[in-house]
Amino acid sequence: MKIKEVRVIVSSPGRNFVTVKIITDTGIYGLGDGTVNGREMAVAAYLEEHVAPCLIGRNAHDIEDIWQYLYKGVYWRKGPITMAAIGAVDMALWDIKGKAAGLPVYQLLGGKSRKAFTLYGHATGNTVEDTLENMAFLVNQGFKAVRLQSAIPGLDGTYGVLGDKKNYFELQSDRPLPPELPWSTLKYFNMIEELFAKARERFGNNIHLCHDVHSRLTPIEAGRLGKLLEPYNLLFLEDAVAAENQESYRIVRDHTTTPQALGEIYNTIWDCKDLIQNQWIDYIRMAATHAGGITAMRRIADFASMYHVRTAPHGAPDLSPICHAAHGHLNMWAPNFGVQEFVGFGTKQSNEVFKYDLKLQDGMVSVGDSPGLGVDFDEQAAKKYPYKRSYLPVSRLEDGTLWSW
Ligand code: EZ4
Ligand code: CO
Repeated sequence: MKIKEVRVIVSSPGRNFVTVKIITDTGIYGLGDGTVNGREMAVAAYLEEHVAPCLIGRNAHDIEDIWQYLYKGVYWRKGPITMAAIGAVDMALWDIKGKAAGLPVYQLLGGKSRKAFTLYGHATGNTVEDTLENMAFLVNQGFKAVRLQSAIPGLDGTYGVLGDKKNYFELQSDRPLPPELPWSTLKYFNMIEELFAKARERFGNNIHLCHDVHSRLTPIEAGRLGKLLEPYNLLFLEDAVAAENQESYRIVRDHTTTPQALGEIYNTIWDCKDLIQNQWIDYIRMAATHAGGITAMRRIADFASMYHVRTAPHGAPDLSPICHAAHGHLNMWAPNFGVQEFVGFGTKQSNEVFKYDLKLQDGMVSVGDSPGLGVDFDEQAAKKYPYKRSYLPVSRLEDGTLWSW
């Protein structure tokens, strides 16, 4: 089964997505997601100019060899753009293999480990009360886990809370440069305990709570936060500290029993090797798109399972439905699956372009029996939504110092 054509389509049905379509000489095609939010055209150029020509004529069944060829073979290993390009190709090849076998990808991975997989929804608000109202909305739909984020009093704008502007960081086509948001660790600490104390007061102890710190703290501050939140029994604290230096998490671990989740911006197993091996974290949050596809995610899950680390894939809307579907198959298989982040199955516009075989019920998702990834992509519909330059925000301290976003 030879690869005949590799198409790279950048479209913007509500937000930008980089989609790869690999077509074989049998007519079977596969789809992959290569979206890197704010750097989409870099991945598209990498794929079109450097990757696609090397794939033509190869056997689409050789997933592992093609992965190694694109990783080791290029000499320049790793990095978000390279790994997203590999991720997109890898997903498309698993999709093809599943279609050729007449089996959903989770069957190729080893079959189902569970009936459905659990999600955590996002509840955000401009005040603690607003956030809890949004949590009630999710709880009423049957969600078993919720991530809570609330605006920080005294700061004009907080990560994940856009007030009446939008409920997520969607396209900023009207603001062509990255928006800037202020940060104050002091003011954050004045708000955060109340959010979780009130959530437990109102919703009791039979629901999982999570929180995303978005890498704003130092290790010792993260230790303090974890300790402060211990009475509220979080499922995990996400991205408490930017851990390019993985050793940083030793400090966090030494000071709190609040479980730690990390990894949505990581690209390879090497970014989390020490974190996992030293058991400094509890959940690994890498995404199939950004970590080099299903092949890489499977290897990371198996490695993590040796250290009691569970998977909790990134589920932001800046991953396309193809990546969400890839996560669905991985989540059905992974014996050490933990929880899946969920912000929705896309918008009205993206649902015109992408189709997927996933069903949401009571805060859990089941994956259908469609062969491959069970996704489809309507190229004609995508043409209606051309690429629009867009950026993620940046974060600054109140004195203007650039901070982690
Ligand atoms: O900031 O997807 O856990 N989810 C997140 C997301 C990320 C965006 C950035 O690409 O942190 O909201
Ligand atoms: Co996050």
